[in-house]
Amino acid sequence: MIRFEQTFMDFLLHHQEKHNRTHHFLILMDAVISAAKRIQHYYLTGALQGNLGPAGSVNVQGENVMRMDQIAQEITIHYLKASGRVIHAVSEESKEIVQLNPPTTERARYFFYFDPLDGSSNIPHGLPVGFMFGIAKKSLDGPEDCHLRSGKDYIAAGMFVIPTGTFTLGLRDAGTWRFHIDETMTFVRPRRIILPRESDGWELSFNAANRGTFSERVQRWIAENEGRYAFRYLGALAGDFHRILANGGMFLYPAIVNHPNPKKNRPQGKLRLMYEGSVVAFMCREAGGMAVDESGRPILDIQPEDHHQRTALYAGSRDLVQDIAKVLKQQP
Ligand code: FDP
Repeated sequence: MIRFEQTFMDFLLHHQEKHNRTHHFLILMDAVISAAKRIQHYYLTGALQGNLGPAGSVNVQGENVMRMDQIAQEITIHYLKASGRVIHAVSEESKEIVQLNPPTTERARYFFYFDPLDGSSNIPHGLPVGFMFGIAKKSLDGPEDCHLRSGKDYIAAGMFVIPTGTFTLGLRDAGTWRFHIDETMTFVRPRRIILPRESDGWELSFNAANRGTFSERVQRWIAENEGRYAFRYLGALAGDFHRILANGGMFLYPAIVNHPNPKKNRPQGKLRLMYEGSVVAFMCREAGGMAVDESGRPILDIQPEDHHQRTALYAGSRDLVQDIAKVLKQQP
C-alpha cells in the first residue's frame, strides 16, 4: 500500500473552507511555497554555483549583502507579484516598500513583511538559514490606509528553515503548524506545535559572546537561571526558534547596552520588528507561548513607526518569558 500524507495545500484548503474564507490566501501561500522551494534549490547548489559569497553591496541595515540575499529577494518578489494578491511587500533587502498591486483591485488584499534569507553568517558555510514572513490583510470595511501593522494584526506568520525542508506556519487563532518536505518537494504531514509546559527539555538560545554587553539585570537573570537548561545557538533566528518551539525554553536577543565600544551598543536591539520579532511572537502565541521586548512589553502590541524598526526579543515558553519580563519591567 502506498502511504499518502496530507499536503500543506490540502490542509490549508480545509482550513479556509472550514472558516468560510476565500481562496485568496491559498493563492498567496502557494506563491510563498514556490518561492521557498526555489530559494532552497539555489541554496543547496550554492557552493558549486558560486552563490554563497558576498554581493559587494550594503543593505538598508548597513550590513554586507550576500549574493544569496539578492537571489532570494528576486525570487520572492517574482512569486508575490505573480500571485496578484499582494498590495505591497516590506523586505529586509529593500529600503523602500515594494509596491506590487494597487489596493483598489479586489484580489490584491495582503501586506507581506519578509526577510528572504535570515542568518547571513551561516550562508558562506551552507548552514541553515531562514526565510521568515508575516502577513496582514487590508481593511475590507473602510478606506485602506496601508498603515504599519503590529504583530497582533497579522493573520499569519511563518518560517522555512533552508535547506532543511521544514516549514512552520502560525495561523491566527488556529495554532502553529509544522510541515516537512517530501521526495516530490511537497510540504506534508501537518503537526500542531504546542510549546512543552514541562521544563525538562527546555533550552536557552542567545549569542553567548554578547553576554557581557547585556544590561546588568539580564546578565543576572541569565546567571541565576542558565544552570537549569541546555544551551544551543545556531546564529540563524529561524533555526534557533525552530528548536525552542519543539523543546521549549527561550530565544533571547537582548539590547546591547554595555559594549566596550559604546558605538556598538544597540539599545533598540538588533532584530527587525516587522519581519523577525513579530513573526516569531505570532508563532509563539499560537503555540501557547509569548514574546516581549526589552521593557517587558508584548512584541505583538508594538505599533511600528518604521518598516525596518529594530527590537530586542525574548520569545518562548510562557512561564519563562513571564519570569524575565518581570525583571525587564523593573526600573533599571
Ligand atoms: P544575521 O545577522 O546573521 O543575518 O537578523 C539577523 C540574525 O542573523 C538572526 O537570524 C540571528 O538570530 C542573529 O541575527 C544573529 O546575530 P549574531 O551574529 O549577533 O549572533
